[in-house]
Amino acid sequence: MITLLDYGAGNVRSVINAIEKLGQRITVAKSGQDIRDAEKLVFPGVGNFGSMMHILRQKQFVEPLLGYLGSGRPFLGICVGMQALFEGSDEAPAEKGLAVLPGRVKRFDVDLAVPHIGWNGIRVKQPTDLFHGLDGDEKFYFVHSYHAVADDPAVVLTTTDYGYPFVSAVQHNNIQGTQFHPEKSGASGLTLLENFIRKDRQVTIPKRSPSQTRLAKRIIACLDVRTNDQGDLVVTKGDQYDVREAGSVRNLGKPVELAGRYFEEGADEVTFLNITGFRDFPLEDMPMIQVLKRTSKNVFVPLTIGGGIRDFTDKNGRAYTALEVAAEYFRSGADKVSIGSDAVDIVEAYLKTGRKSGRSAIEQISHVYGNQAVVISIDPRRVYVDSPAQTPHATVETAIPGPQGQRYCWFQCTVKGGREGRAVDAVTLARTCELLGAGEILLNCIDRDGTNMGFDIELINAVKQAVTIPVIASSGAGCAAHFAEVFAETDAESALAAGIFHRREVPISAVKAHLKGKVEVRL
Ligand code: 1PR
Repeated sequence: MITLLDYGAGNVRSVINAIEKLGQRITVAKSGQDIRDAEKLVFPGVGNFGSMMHILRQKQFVEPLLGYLGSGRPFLGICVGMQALFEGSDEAPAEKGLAVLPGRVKRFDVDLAVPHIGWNGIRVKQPTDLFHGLDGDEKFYFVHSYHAVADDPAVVLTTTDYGYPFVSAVQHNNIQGTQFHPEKSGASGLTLLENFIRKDRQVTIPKRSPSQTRLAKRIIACLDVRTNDQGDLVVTKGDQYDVREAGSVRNLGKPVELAGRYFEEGADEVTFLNITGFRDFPLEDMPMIQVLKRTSKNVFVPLTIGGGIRDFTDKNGRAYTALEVAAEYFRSGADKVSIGSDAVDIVEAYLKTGRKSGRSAIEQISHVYGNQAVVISIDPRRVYVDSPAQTPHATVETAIPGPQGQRYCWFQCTVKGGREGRAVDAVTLARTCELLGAGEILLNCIDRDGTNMGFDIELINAVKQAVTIPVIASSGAGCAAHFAEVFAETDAESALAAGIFHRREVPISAVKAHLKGKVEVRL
């Protein structure tokens, strides 16, 4: 029996699903006694170090946890659950860590996007049972802005490079921990978890060790989901956001099945967008939550969900906060939530006052779940002008002139699935959302969506240059070469497509095969 320590933040469902997938029973520790009685303890931590330690103390879990760690029984800490083993973290200097390993947790100090999000390699430094059956050149999924700095090199199990080498796993007697998420790392992650569960594996060093590990560019499959006119929840796909063909909503498949297919085919991440979320409140529109719960039972790569994440008052007068909506999604298996329309409202409000309210969905969700859990989905459309002087917005000189030959354009944000344009541009929106605590930008493009013409390179460069958080390039992919183009001509960390994958025109494996040798990918 495995015991899971759940302190209430983040996506523990994925860890439960992964362990159940491996045929093991798992119980959630509800009290200090449950921790004391555990045979094997897994501690997945997500979000803020300070709030994690605060809750552990509040629930009086610290003493039992220290007792367990000293008992010699197996322990696996994941992400912030591994960081908790150290003395403290710069993320919350006032909160003490468990201090069973000497050292502290520091923020990445690199000229690269932070958080470090995506699939990166490891270099195993000491014999271990955890990597039994793996070659050593696999990639694992990371998502974090802080990393441990161990004072004792003997506890370092693996290192990974991101600007510089950092500690990506630790091992000390019975205590093991990974900065990466095995439960989100596909087949390799499941192997590692199984090795931990069985504890009967040979202790070895894997045969390969990369001289330098590289973060892969992520290939993301996106599923736009809505109810069709027959009342079925379907994956649909728009042409410049128009999802109807001959009057009916296009039906490209069932969400759970399609997501499962993309996992098997090697998608690095799967995104669900509830595209009518602006009018259907997700907690009433329960099918999306069911979709997430069912998907996360078999899909062991990161899942993002968007649509309808905002404050809402239902017809009975009950008020829900965006944080509550997000919490329900995280409990159901989401790793990240994506905020679309509400982000535009939030930025408009911020631009009026120039002050953070502390109450916006972006601030509240990132405070509890961490910046990495908050994606901003932008739905921009080009607005052409003859000269930059014609608009207060940031313009680009474009190689694709407007209908009247205009040489400049700005990228207007829209809400409600492109139905309403707003007086905010995508560059300002992205920059402001980063300031408010967003961890990633999902950059769609209405002009390119469903056209197969390739990504809007000018848009992506304009936004990417304005932020330090990762950007997902989206909309317009029509062939594998378009992915090579977006990674060659922009610094986007990942690229997303929908139509070509749904229609089986270009398999994910063909995209990766095309990219191999040109950019780092997870194969
Ligand atoms: O505004 O917070 O409720 O979120 C709604 C979400 O639904 C937003 O993220 C918004 O992008 C999305 N959305 C709303 N309407 C549509 C629509 O298509 N009518 N989806 C829509 C559009 C575009 C991508 C698409 C890429 C790649 N999102 O999802 O997958 O363009 O497509 P392609 O590879 O086929 O070109 P809120």
